[in-house]
Amino acid sequence: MRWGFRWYGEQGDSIPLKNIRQIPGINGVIGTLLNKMPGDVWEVSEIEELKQSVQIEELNLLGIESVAIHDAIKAGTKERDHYIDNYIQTIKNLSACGVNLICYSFKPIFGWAKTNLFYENEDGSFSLLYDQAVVDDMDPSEMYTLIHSQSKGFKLPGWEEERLQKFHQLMEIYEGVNEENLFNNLAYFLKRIIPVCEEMDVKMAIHPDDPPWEIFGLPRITKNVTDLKKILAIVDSPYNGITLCTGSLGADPQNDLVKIIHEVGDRINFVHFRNVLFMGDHKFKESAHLTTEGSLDMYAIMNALVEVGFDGVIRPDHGRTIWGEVAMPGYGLYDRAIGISYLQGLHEAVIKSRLQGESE
Ligand SMILES: [Mn+2]
Repeated sequence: MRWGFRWYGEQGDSIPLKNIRQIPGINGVIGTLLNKMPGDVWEVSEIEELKQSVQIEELNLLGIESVAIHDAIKAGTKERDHYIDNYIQTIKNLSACGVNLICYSFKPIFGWAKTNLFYENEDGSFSLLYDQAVVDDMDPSEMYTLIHSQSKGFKLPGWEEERLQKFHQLMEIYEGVNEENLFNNLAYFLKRIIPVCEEMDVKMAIHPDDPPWEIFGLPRITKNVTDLKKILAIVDSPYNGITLCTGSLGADPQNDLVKIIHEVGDRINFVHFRNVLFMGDHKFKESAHLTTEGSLDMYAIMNALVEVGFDGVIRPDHGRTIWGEVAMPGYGLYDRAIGISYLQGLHEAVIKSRLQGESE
């Protein structure tokens, strides 16, 4: 496996690369170009600049998350071909720079949602929390106000000011788009890009819904293993793969992650590793990564990943905010560094116990 850390760039991230480099066993970062709007072409010069800034700290640029999909593609409007052409150009440009992994999502308007970005845990640390009861009382546009009021000045991906300004226009674009349309629009997109990905050796990894159920009546098509298998069947290619985000899928107790890994294992192109704690019906918080701290069995998940032979990029997903760190909610250094050390420990234990089993 290659061990990564999400990094938002010199302008957008509170954590300098030199600190990320000091995390034991780290191989690189999963980067982004924050100034890019969905639909823009990522130019070779811009990608090269990002890559150089990472390599100068002796880290690798392991992939991109995300190259966002323009709403015209997701909603299937007549402008979509233009934006798919742009996306294809971005794939080619990333490939030319030696970047071979793209994480993306196909969700209308809300990429992810939480109702509290600084829920105070008993030990004084802070977690992101989602409570459906709060969302049920809310108008969708109020979600922006909530997220912005708690973002502490950090620009949160998917919650850009520009999108809020266009909010009502966006709601109109998606009017009448149901699960079936959204899926068909994804199919149209994948059928066009995956042949290019094959040629360019760029693997796509779709990110599941967070939370993995319908909110505000908007369709969701990446909620569970049935959805994922349907997507993988659109184009049967290793380049059409998924991001296994344990915390996103795992927020629904119906999603058995070990089972999911065994069912789609050869198509997992990227792993986000984090734990969640169920706190009630459709209510959960993002706990520390350890099995003992949340509701997911992280050892069993790592064991399943080894069993299916996953050898791609893995990174710790959101952590808590601890030790007084001032950072983007979920993306502080400290708790994610603890998280990655824990997952490396799990991995070593799984590998060595298997070797021992073989030699006995
Ligand atoms: Mn994730």
